[in-house]
Amino acid sequence: MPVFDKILVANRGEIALRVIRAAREMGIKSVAVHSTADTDAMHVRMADESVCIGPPTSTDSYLSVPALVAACEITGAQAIHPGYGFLSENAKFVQVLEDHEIAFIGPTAEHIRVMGDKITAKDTMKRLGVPCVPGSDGGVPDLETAREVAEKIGYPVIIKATAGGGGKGMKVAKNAEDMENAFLTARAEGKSNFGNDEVYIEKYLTTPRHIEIQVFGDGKGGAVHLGERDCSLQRRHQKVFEEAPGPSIDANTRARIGKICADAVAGINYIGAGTIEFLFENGEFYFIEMNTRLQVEHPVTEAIFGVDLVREQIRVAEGLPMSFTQDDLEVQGHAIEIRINAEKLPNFAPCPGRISQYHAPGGLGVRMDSALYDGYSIPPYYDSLIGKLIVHGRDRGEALSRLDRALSELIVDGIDTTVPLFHALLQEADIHSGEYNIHWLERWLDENMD
Ligand code: MV4
Repeated sequence: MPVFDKILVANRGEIALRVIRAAREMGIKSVAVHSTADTDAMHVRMADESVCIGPPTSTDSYLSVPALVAACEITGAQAIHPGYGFLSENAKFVQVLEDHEIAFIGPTAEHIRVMGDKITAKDTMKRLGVPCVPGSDGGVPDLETAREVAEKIGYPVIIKATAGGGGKGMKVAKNAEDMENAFLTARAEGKSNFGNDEVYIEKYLTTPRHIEIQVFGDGKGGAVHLGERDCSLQRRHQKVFEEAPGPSIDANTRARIGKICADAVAGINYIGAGTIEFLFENGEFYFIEMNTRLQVEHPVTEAIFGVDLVREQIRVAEGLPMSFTQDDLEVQGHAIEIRINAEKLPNFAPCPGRISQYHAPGGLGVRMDSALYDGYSIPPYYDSLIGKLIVHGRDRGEALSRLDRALSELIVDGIDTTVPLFHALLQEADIHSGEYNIHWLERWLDENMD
């Protein structure tokens, strides 16, 4: 197996920097790609070389497969790291790279395909012994069958498009009267948003937490888990605050669900980083989806386990073994990440513009992942995430104090950001006690944002 000497980073912003940094520490050169809107972006400055791959619109640049393949050929990059978003979970892209003998730093096209379809993902996980939400056995072909399944599992139920994502193609039926509308709407949304009208049904869990397990496979039947993250604090399916370990998960629970997840991914020879998502209610885990990418919130896991997940991704893509085993992994303290967006409260309206002053917090247990700099102009074409502040402490209380302290040092002037939200959240007893679920933040915003 070849060991890479140059990789191309098919992304922008903080995650592009994250990958460039890991590569540099491994002695691997990096190639940044950028649109014409990102000529002055930090990832272009930080990489060893850069290639302009197209106009501002993502579909014509960061999502352009021919442009990325050409950029590899021009620069001699042997592999592509996709970051998150963009082409990170695109099976066709991975297939094209294979055809061009460019390595993909991530799972196989087949794993991406299986997990990208939620029905096949759930079937696969069920077969591998992962606990799932009670519901239909596979797809539900018509309204009559949907009613039968719902009567059997009991209302409320949720109808989900198999290709769904970001909350689209998902409808709750509280009772039999809601069923027709919920079924037809979920199917129509699947069709219009994803070109796939296949749906399935699950028991609707009313007050769960969103707990996700970080897994990592070597592609040769070996796999480990790196515990959980609680990502329940979200608004409109966008996470805003994530932490590890989960405030509701004890060491025995972690070991038990972690082993189930590690065994499952080992059983499919999974390669690289993955996240198995669960709803957690009344002490039980219910699988909902698997993400086959490095996630935005991976740094909280890195903090509590002291590992570099991007380094491991690159290693296994090179055909090398992972640099740690399950026995080497022990939870150290507590980490919290907050996502800072260029958005104006209270409506979270995107707020691009020029950063007149930027100062990143520092000190013990503080990590600021951001591609901002003084005088940088945030272009209006992309995601509004401009930074992630990750704090690590010996326990949850110390992490929360450190978050408060780090937020007080942070300066992002010239635009509106979501920073004030976190100052406000740190005043809340439920945040300090860790008593929240997937609905907590939206309810709080309704009550506290005018
Ligand atoms: C659910 C659910 C309750 N019961 N499934 C939302 C997005 C998609 N990934 C799965 N989602 C949900 N599935 C059952 N059977 C509630 C949600 C849900 C949710 C899940 C995780 C995090 C935030 C959420 C917000 C609203 C609904």
